[in-house]
Amino acid sequence: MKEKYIVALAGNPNVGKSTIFNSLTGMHQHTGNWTGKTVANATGKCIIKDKEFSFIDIPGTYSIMSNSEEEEIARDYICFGNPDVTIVVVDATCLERNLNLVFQIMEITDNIIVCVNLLDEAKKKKIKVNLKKLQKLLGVPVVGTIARDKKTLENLKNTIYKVCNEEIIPNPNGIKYTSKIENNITLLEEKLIEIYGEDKVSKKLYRWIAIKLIDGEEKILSSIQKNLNINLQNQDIKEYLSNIKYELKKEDISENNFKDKVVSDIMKKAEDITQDVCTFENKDYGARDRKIDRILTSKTFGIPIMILFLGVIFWITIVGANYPSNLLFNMFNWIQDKLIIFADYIHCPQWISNMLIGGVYQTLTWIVAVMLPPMAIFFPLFTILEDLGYLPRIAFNMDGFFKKACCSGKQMITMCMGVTMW
Ligand SMILES: Nc1nc2c(ncn2[C@@H]2O[C@H](COP(=O)(O)OP(=O)(O)OP(=O)(O)O)[C@@H](O)[C@H]2O)c(=O)[nH]1
Ligand SMILES: [Mg+2]
Repeated sequence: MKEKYIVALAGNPNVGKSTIFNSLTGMHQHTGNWTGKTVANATGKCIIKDKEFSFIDIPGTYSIMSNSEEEEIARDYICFGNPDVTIVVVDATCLERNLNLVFQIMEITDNIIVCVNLLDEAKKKKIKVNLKKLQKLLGVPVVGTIARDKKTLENLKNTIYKVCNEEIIPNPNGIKYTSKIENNITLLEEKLIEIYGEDKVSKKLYRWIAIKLIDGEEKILSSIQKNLNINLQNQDIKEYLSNIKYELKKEDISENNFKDKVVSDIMKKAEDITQDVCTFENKDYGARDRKIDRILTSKTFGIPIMILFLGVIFWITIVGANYPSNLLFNMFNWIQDKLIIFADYIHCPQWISNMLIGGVYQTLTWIVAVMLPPMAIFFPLFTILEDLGYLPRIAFNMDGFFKKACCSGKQMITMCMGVTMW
């Protein structure tokens, strides 16, 4: 057994990766109830029993197939970071969507632990997840957690230790595509091994590269070339690949619909497993949420409701802040008068008392009196919106407008915070 291990925390956005990371490592990564808070990999250490584990908190991503720039960091680390264990954190309340990523990561590595988080939220929504059955169906260790409750992470720590110690050997039950696709993937995989040698990368990764070659996604292919130092422009490969594409075309699988077929096979498996392991006591689960969601993000009402919500919050902040601001001003002025009297009493030179009281003290207290009340009012109100889950809806409503300026709707959230400061 090695002395040091690297453990990656991957998963969809907003599933609690950073909360788990902070709890295990004692770090203070930003957490909050909207997607895309973590934008770069962060590292922290944790000792489990007698070994040291470096945890990498990765930005959330829905897929490692996507081309989006935001998801590039996550994709590159998951695919090429080569950690000893990858923990895929999934949301117990929407397992099906999260399992898509689990199956994609299973194509990269065997050493996976699935961490089913937000079990308390699932309980509230009357969703039961059969973790034992899920573990059996996935072939990898499955651990249930409530990240906000540190005690529930003990089992996760033990499982990480056991996987690294090879007491548990994950044997992922990954996706098998239709035989027409599988056969061609295997042929290309064997060709890659023949050209680059068995030791260059794992067999599993060769299979994944074969899938990506048939898929023909330029960005991922150039990432593979750069990170794995494999020249995919090799003439042999090119010729072999065009033969394979020709064979697939005969079976009605073109470059255009290959990805659709791959994705639909993954989605089908995620759906089947979710149906097997999840029980929804409330059959109408989510119906009310979806109804509210439709109104809050509708084209007609979405923006007026958002303006109303934000307008009320800014009004309460600006008007409400005047009262505590005045109180603070009066209090600081009263203290200032006393300080001047005290400075005269101890015969402090005029220039020193002017500098300390009229300069340092006055500037500092004015800033506190002006800035503190709006922040003390705005942030709790904003936290209510966050806990209600309204912030992602704001981002969704504004995304179209922000996209026109080559930005993302998520920037609206930071802009709102900026307006208060201003
Ligand atoms: N109720 C409950 N809330 C949780 C749990 N785990 C995390 N949260 C909350 O969920 C929100 C998202 O958590 P983060 O740790 O920021 O999620 P993340 O996966 O790092 O998100 P990104 O960095 O945006 O991908 C925060 O408000 C957490 O407090 C949990 O088990 N139960
Ligand atoms: Mg995070």
